[in-house]
Amino acid sequence: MFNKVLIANRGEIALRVLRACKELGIPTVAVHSTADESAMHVRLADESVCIGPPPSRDSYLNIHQIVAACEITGADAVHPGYGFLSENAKFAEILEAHNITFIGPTAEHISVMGDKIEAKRTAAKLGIPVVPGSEGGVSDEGEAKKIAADIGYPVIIKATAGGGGRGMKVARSEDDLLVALQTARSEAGAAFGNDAVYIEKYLGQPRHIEIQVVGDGAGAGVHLGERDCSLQRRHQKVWEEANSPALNEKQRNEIGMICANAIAEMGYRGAGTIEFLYENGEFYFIEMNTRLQVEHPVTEAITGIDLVHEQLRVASGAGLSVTQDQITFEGHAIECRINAEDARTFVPSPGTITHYHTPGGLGVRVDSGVYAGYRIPPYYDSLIGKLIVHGRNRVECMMRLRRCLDEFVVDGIKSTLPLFQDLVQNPDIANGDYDIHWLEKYLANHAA
Ligand code: MV4
Repeated sequence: MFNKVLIANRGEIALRVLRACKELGIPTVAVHSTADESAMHVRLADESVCIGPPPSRDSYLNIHQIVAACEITGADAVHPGYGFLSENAKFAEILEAHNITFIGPTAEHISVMGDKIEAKRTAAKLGIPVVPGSEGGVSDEGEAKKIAADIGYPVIIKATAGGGGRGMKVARSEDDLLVALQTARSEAGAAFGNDAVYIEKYLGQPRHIEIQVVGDGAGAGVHLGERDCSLQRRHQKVWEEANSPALNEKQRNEIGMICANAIAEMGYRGAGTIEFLYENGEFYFIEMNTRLQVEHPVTEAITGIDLVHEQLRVASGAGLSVTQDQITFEGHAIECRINAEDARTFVPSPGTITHYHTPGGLGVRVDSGVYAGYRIPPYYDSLIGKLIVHGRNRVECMMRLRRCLDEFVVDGIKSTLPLFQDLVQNPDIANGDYDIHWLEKYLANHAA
């Protein structure tokens, strides 16, 4: 195992990683910007290093400062959390060149999955079902017309350097196609410095279902079931649950084993998420994330497996702590992302939290780095914390969630808690009857 782990992140995820390290007896180093001197992860770490001023590019994204912090403190591994440098192949490469372990996949696997065309090609080769569409990039207008006519309209044009919903255009018919192609290409060029785009069949009412995987980098790979993350607003997940209300055990095992086998065959090391759109009983690969995700606790709740512990194990060469046949899925878990935002307008609401009280009891977990008197800085994402509730079944989980939302108090700033108070009482949500467009439609009908 490692001698000392530096956590290259902030907020609740820095705390999450810190807790796993502590339980394994590994000393930790926090890094922070000048805006985060009083953050919880800084207070709880064994050591801390200030790496720069508030803007992320000068601190949490500053590779040289982070490498320097490793050298000053003698950290032999870095956990990147999510966001920031977590999917930066260059960062992984630079750390390895300094004999510091990047707790994540190889730079090569990060960069393959960062290029959405290459990711899709790789997935297809490994036997993962993909969305019908162009084999690779599409540059020629004639070629685009032919592919679109073959797969049938509507089609969607996506940027290979995009992901997370950036740089997408839908074409409903051939009349829209050339404009969509041009717009997607020029927007991608401006946003990512790479104007390569590809075409897919557009799925109208899918769910977003993702499979959690972990590989040991030496040919072993497991899946930990799925998460349903269909409830999103502007490509930001709001509510995630495991299992998906849409899948049965047979479907779960089938898609899960396809993913586990693919990870094993790739020689993938670390935690990863294989994202699918799910419509009419079929799975369609869209992307793979090569990091720990915000919503990982719902998977931990139903499997009892500590994903950060597994990440630390496989990164250090200790291998997975479990085999596939030891992984079972118990009950149901839901996560609510509570943001410092107005619950209707989603306008950010940074400032000082005056009162703070979190729910507790059986099956309740709150991952958060805030406390009463803490001032949420305006420079970073607006996540206050995550409420994760586990029950023996979905009904019990929903009842428990409702109870927890009643107990949760965040005063002094606006939060999205009222949105969850509404959602937990909604019949469609109670029935698990929603797709990727449900939340935006709901919000449009319940206007500010
Ligand atoms: C799609 C799609 C429909 N058809 N691809 C958006 C985020 C990016 N990861 C992929 N996205 C989509 N890809 C095809 N072929 C619809 C979306 C999409 C979406 C996907 C997941 C969750 C929320 C979404 C909201 C709008 C569009």
